[in-house]
Amino acid sequence: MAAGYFTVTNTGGTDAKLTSVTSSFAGEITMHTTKNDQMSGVTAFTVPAGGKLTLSLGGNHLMLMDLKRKPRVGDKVSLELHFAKGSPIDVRVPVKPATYRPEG
Ligand SMILES: [Cu+2]
Repeated sequence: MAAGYFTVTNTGGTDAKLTSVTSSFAGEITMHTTKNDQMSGVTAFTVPAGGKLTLSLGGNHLMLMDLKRKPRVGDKVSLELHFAKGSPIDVRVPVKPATYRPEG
């Protein structure tokens, strides 16, 4: 399992809704938000008009499950971001060392 962090900027005039993320690297990618140290799944992230969505440790993030290969630091992973409107965009996210502490 790995977590994904990056920033999406919305230069448009209307809010954008990130509804799913896919990758050839992971069998399943879910979107999580963190509140009071508790992660919970969400169905969409909103990128406000003229603003940005930041995915970060301890905040909104992606969980990548069923990884097709072991990520190495320095690798770049391609993610496809799917929005409620418009065509998907590709981002390349570098793999960084991270500590993941499972809950419970
Ligand atoms: Cu999570």
